Amino acid sequence: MASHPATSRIPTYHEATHEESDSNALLKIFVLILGVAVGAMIPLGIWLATSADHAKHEAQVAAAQVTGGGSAASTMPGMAGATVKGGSYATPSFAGLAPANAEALAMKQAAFPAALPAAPAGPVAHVRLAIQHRVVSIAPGIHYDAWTFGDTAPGPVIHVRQGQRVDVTLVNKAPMAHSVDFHAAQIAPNVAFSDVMPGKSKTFSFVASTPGAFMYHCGTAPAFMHIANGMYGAIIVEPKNLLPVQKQYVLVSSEWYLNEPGMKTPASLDMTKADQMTPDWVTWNGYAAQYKTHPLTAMPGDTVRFWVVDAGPSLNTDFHVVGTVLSRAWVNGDMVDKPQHDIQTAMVPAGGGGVFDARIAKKGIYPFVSHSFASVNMGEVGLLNVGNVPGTMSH
Ligand SMILES: [Cu+2]
Repeated sequence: MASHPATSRIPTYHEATHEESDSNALLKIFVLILGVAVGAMIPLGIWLATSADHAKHEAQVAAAQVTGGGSAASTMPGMAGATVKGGSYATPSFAGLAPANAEALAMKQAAFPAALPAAPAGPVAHVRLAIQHRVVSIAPGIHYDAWTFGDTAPGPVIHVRQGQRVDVTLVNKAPMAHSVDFHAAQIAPNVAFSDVMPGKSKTFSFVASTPGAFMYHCGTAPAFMHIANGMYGAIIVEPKNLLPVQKQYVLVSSEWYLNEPGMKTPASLDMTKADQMTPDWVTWNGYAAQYKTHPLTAMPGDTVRFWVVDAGPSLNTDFHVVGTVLSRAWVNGDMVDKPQHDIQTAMVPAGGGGVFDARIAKKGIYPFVSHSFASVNMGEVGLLNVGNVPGTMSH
């Protein structure tokens, strides 16, 4: 594009005839020079803009090394071996690595309880979240040095009813500051979601006035790192007059970014992989394919309700149940408006939720996945066994 003004004028000049007057010829020489000048200035402008971008990027990298990435990597627990932001390389992918006895290990691993727990009775729900750093299993034989709410990643499922007051007590048993941010709350975050120092605790309350499937997570800076290390969970705010169903399950999607395989020693966060959104594992409720080994269950004719939260930190989830449609879908967890009906796949954004009913008439094994299939390869697949049928299904 840049050279068109110049090149389009050159043939015109060369085709000039001798009959042309001197002034015409001079004018054309002037136009030619102008065209060449413009043609030369455009690439020069692009070069200048690119140089400015490079300079800006280098300044950002330097700033990150001073204020965030660099210092964080060397001082924060659970960050051993993490790479420095900006221009560095992620460790190789450890996606799908499994020891020889992976199947036995998967059987031995107790599945994260996906069944929706009962909401407390009365006007107040008391929620106590203890924070600690501990090693968790995220796939058969794969260990991760996680930061957790209540010992697990995700943290415990919290189920309250719309209109209930939620009294939160946060107890920090970890060696660094943490906090909790409830997406279901409408509250001044600088006060309620502020940091709790090691060994300290705090309480705050909010009224769960908006129904839906919400994320909670640590909001301590950098929140990206705290979420990637396992500090997230689901809070279900059940609306009044919700149609009852036979089975209800809560699924939290999240990604894991490993700085080493996690087989011999626990892995920690590879921040470069997290920045590049190239996880090693993507999981339902923190452990790859756990509901393949320990399927969720229902009976023929049941309506199964999935409360889905995507904790990210960065990838969306494209929720899909193989072999059925989502007969009711409260997309984006909007339970104030009527649900959509009979859809195949519903997007649950990172940091968002969705509620989906599927009525399943026939016996069988129905996989539930993120239909963004790279996530299936990395572990985001489970099975719903309807009618206690034998066997399994891969997808
Ligand atoms: Cu935290």
